[in-house]
Amino acid sequence: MKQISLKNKKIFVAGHTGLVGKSLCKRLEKEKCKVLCVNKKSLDLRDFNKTDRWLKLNKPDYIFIAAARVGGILENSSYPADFIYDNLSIALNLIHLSYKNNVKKVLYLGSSCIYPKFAKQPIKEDSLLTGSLEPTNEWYAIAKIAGLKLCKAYGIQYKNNFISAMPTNLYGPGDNFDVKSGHVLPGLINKIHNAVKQNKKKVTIWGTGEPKREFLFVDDLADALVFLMKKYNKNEHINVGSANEVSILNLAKTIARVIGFKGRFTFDKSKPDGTPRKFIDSKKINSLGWKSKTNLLDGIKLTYESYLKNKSK
Ligand code: GFB
Repeated sequence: MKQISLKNKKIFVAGHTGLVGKSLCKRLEKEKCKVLCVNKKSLDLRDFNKTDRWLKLNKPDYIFIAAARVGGILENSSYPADFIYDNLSIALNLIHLSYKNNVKKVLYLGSSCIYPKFAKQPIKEDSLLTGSLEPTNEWYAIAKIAGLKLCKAYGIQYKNNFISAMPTNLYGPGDNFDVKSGHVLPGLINKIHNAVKQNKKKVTIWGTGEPKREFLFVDDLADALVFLMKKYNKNEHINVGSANEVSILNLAKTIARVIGFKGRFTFDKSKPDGTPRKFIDSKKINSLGWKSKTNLLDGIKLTYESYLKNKSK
């Protein structure tokens, strides 16, 4: 397997202020490379010409595309135009301009929601486009599918080493804890913490609590991304999972244990459940020598600590 070294290389982390980007910048410190970052105000990655100028000026050797418009199930279904437009533009601009500006390697970050709603579990990479998507996040999913196909197309036509990774549901320190716009794990941390503080006896879970999700701690993902950037050179997308699968109700119970909530859970069935299950098959990346390390309980504790730290600032 051809392996590249990141030492002394210029590496652009697109999306360095997001959950993944922050963790990736921290992980890259070990590689002794030069990390390039640019904030949204200085460069809107949806702007083709400005992005082109920035790349010409800064000349990164490698790019991690972790920039995206992201959100939980309600946010995704409430802003379909923003989710498809922003994510498509970022993918189109950065992938095409990486080709134009001779970037040596690109790693594009997708999501497990690219797979069909009722895909056979565990979901293998080749399940892509074998069935209909989950309607609550199809706009985001279509953009992410376009991104991974762009990587593949440029690989086929121009021999670019553009790879793409599809992680399962992510969480960790620095997540978006806002209940309306965030994902379930940080949302439940926020709700359960506030219930304890306000001496409330019940917390509401959206939907039925029955769907299952596989949760990957963000620092494990950052490690996987560096691993893939160094070692993976195929233009077929690759899954990155943790095998930490749990129902939403059991997730809520685990978070309650960590926070010390003794009340009960009720269900708001007017909210969508989304996909019943999206447990991805990570055999491919595991067989290359990478495995996730953090179990769900430890990951939740670390995430809750960061939530408390941020609150006290
Ligand atoms: O994490 P989440 O928002 O997104 O929701 P998805 C997961 C499950 O948790 C759904 C339930 O069944 C929700 O109904 N849930 C229960 C809650 N209580 C809550 C709560 O307080 N907040 C939230 N947010 N959910 C996302 C996609 O889907 O997965 C994105 O929308 C992305 O596009 C991401 O792909 C990985 O897992 O359903």
